[in-house]
Amino acid sequence: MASQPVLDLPIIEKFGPHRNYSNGLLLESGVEPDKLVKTHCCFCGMQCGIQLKVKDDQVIGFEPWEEFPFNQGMLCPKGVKRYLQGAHPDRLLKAYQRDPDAPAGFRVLAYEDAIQRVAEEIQKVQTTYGPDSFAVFGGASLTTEKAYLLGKFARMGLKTSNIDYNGRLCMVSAAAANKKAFGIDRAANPWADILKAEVIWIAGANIAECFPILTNYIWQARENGAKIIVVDPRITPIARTCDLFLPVKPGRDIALFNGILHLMIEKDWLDHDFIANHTVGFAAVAEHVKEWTPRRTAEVTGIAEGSIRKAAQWWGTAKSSFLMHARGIEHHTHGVQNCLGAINIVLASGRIGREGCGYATITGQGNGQGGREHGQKCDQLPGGRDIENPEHRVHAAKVWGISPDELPRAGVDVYEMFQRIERGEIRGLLNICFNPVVSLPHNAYIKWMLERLKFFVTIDFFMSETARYADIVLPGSLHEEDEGIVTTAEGRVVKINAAVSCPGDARQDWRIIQDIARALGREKGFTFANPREIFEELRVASAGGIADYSGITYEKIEKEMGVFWPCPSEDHPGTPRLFEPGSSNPIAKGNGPFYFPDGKARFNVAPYTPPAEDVDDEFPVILTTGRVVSQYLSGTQTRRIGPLVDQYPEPLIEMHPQLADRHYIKDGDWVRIEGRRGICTLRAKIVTTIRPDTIFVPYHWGGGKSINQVTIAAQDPISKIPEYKVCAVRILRQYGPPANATGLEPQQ
Ligand SMILES: Nc1nc2c(c(=O)[nH]1)N[C@H]1C(S)=C(S)[C@@H](COP(=O)(O)OP(=O)(O)OC[C@H]3O[C@@H](n4cnc5c(=O)[nH]c(N)nc54)[C@H](O)[C@@H]3O)O[C@H]1N2
Ligand SMILES: Nc1nc2c(c(=O)[nH]1)N[C@H]1C(S)=C(S)[C@@H](COP(=O)(O)OP(=O)(O)OC[C@H]3O[C@@H](n4cnc5c(=O)[nH]c(N)nc54)[C@H](O)[C@@H]3O)O[C@H]1N2
Ligand code: SF4
Ligand SMILES: [Mo]
Repeated sequence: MASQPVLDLPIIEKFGPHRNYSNGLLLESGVEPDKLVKTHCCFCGMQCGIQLKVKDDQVIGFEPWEEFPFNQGMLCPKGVKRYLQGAHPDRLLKAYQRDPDAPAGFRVLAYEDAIQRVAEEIQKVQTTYGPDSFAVFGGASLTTEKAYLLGKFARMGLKTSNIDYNGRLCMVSAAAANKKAFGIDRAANPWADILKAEVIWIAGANIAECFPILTNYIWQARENGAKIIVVDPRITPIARTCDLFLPVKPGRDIALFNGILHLMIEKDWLDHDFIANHTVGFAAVAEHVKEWTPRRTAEVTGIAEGSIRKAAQWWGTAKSSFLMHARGIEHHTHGVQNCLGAINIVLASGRIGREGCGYATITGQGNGQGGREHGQKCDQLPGGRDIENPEHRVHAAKVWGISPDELPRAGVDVYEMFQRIERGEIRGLLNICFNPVVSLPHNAYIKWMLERLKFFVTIDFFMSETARYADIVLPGSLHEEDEGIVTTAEGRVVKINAAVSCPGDARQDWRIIQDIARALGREKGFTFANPREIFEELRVASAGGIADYSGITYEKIEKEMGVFWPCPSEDHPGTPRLFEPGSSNPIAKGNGPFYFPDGKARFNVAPYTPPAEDVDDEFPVILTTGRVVSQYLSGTQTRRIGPLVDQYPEPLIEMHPQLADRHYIKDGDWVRIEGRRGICTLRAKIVTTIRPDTIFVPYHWGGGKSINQVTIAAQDPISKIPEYKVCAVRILRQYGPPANATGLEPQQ
């Protein structure tokens, strides 16, 4: 172990974020590594293969892993620079305890003492207020083994129903829609199918910045002659090379999908055989979209009628196609309806389940797919099972060696848990791999609620903005310090391999969870010696469920460069493409390829409703939020990687010159965004690539730079996803930076 500075409290300010930390090793500079470790990028859901260079138990660089089929050695800027975070002096090497008298509000605590304190506080809270008064938050950057263990720990160790995870902010609208329409929640096709598609429809996905390596697939398809349609309020980099751009007004995609289906029916661009033999519910949807004439669709969506007709014609008459969407249509109070609208035009075309004919929501987080299948969701048991289903409860309870009656019932989503804190129903919280202070909307409320907790413990490898509210901070593990599986956005289960050991008092997350269980005297079921043992139990727990991993082994993953689930037996090859004609599944039992007893997919009527907070005279501008290529999520990791910070150092407000002119705003001016919940003052970036009625701000920063000071906490009634993509604001030019422009939380 190279020596690292041991700090009383790591804070970025002390060191400045703009440096490369090297611990004395010359990074990337011809130093001969001790070993190369094949693993995957720690960031987005593409999970590109990468080889980490290791010297003296430190990651010092990377080499491409050219054989890995998805990215074939390619990496985006984040993948290339990820290795720099391990050596950052802010890395937590000790446990910390909140202490108002300590210089930075925290003091170092021996690891074992910290674990004891956590156990005592859990016991205190639960003895006084009952098991449900202690809640657990998880995250989808965790390996599937950790996510599984966390779900088991909450239900069996803590006996609380209150567990949910950060995928609630990410994947849940698409997941709910996929389950309603197909009975299963996974991208329907491998990415290789994109190459064979004649038309590609991209709705609300900034592919080139958020899934950079996927861009290559789109471009190769274009080389093969594919027509690309992009729907986005901004001309994103992928839109700059598309064939038809539909500049939708934020929050109106369902109207567009209904309008397209209207034209498909009018022109008879339908696959009647497929609709009759493989779907139910078409008649009701056809009736509903009658009112979505091209004129009305144009009025609501802000897209020219001619463009709508052209899109419908391209989509309607294609022989092969691929529709993909991401958070642009999902982060809405009608996110589920948007996704159902998208699925309706896929089903009406009959182009699914075949080579070159596909549909996918593009999963965002590194383990966004695996992390949503095995029990850290509030209503879910491992294998994608339902916690309210008596048979499913029996299966999970048997694997865990408890009676089904001992399993708690369904809990509530992350946001409602904050409301339970407000009502005093939740008094304690264990948070791992989640930074809600930056990532949840209307974050003044989130901070206030965290302050109300009697006890709050966070497990992270950096002192995140959320960790600053904790009573105890436990030092968890970086991606490269542990092994386990993750599932990529295409449904391919891959293996993360450990490259280095945990430094200082840091521990692999699964060890920390088991240490807490032991200190609580509830170690039964939490004595795994390594991730492989957890995985072996997970295989059994998932067997027979929809997300069936029982036929997957670590060896098979390594040998085959990943295995697509479902994979119900060791001799099963895995399932790269779902819904193939003639295929079946445990639910349809031979009746058809979709995951319902009759084997048929469902059309769903998807009514249009406006956003929860539409513009008016007082707040006349639409605010939409999202990402930039060089920063990742709440920024805890990427704001500490110097070259990525240099690429995009601070959040900017993208606005059209027409809007800017009306407010006398020039490029680089400070502008105050005022909304009903808060304000945020940032610099303007004047661009012609955005609708003039909309501004866009990336959300990767905390404190005064956090746009989630302004966003609205309205949720989709089904998926409970927040409406990050639309709220109403006004903008005002300022004559200087705001008082708190550091992006850090004020010190406690
Ligand atoms: N660089 C980088 N890559 C990432 C991440 C990251 O933080 N940084 N995060 C990962 C994660 S977890 C996720 S979820 C994904 C997110 O990936 P994306 O969903 O692609 O990213 P976003 O920027 O959230 O939103 C996508 C687009 O939606 C558009 N949009 C806004 N409102 C609407 C609307 O009403 N309709 C339509 N059609 N479009 C709209 C925005 O202009 C934006 O271009 O990225 C993953 N990859
Ligand atoms: N305004 C706005 N807000 C948004 C969005 C938006 O588009 N607009 N997007 C939403 C979306 S799609 C998402 S996914 C969320 C993400 O929001 P968060 O989940 O809050 O963001 P992360 O940065 O992933 O937070 C993870 C935390 O866990 C730590 N961590 C990462 N990996 C590990 C690990 O393996 N072990 C441990 N112990 N800790 C780990 C990181 O250091 C970080 O502090 O943000 C949402 N918030
Ligand atoms: S595309 Fe995603 S997985 Fe691939 S290198 Fe970039 S951040 Fe990592
Ligand atoms: Mo996400």
